[in-house]
Amino acid sequence: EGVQPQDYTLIKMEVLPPFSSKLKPLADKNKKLFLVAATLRPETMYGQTNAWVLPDGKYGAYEINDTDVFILTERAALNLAYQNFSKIPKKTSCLLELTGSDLIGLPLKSPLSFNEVIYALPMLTILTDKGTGIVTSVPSDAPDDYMALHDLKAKPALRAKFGVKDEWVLPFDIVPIINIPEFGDKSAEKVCLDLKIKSQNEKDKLAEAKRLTYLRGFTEGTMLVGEHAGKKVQEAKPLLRSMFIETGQAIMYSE
Ligand code: A2H
Repeated sequence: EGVQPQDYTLIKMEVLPPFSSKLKPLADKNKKLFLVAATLRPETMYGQTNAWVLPDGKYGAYEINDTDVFILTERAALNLAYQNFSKIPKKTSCLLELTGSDLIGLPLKSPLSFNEVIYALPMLTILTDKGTGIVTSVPSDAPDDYMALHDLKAKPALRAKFGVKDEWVLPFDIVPIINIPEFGDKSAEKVCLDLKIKSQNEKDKLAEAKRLTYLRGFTEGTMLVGEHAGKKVQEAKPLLRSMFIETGQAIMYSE
């Protein structure tokens, strides 16, 4: 980790009914429940296909104010409390402890996503000491997301191991949202194929894939969809970030 603070956009992915027995007590109290994902790419939210959680990871449901309950790691909840996002100033208010396995299969409604309902799915390489421990998946533009979704689609045994139903994964195709010259409109897939990456566990190759796509996407990418279609990614990014904050669909977070 660098010494510079990293600023993330935290995307509020609303948990939809029917609620699991574990989450039911929270949902009854007139509260809105969100899985909260940390992203550096708010302009890619059109292309979300699912959320990622770490099956063995520890998460909690934290009261942020009178209405909103955020599901994320304790570490993120404490950082948020110091950034004025907690019902109790500078302290966390945990209503319920959860594991990633408790979250797999939750139906979610996420801001701007063309897929109106997406599901929480397992990713094995999530770090619990970065962001919120929850990631939103954009397989068109994120090599990690592309490979993790590819693994789940290609391996029925992997789905079975984590209790993932076919209908949470198989209907979700890559949504083209950004064009990058020479990389096309599914840049993550192209780079993973070019580098012959076989699974989400090939960390070094995935780091190379991210390096190749990340800078080019920012400097040369053009939006293909949404209100800012035709604009450069670097123009659209701050506009969409501000829109999310102003409409209460996201908050800023630094660590
Ligand atoms: B990004 P950095 Cl489209 N563990 O969002 C693993 N990965 C995590 C994480 C965690 N705890 N928290 C956040 N991330 C991911 C979108 C995206 C992202 C696209 C393209 C590239 C990209 C959709 N997923 O990241 O180490 C999140 O995925 C490429 C680096 O702080 C977040 O942004 O630089 C990014 O990693 C933050 O990584």
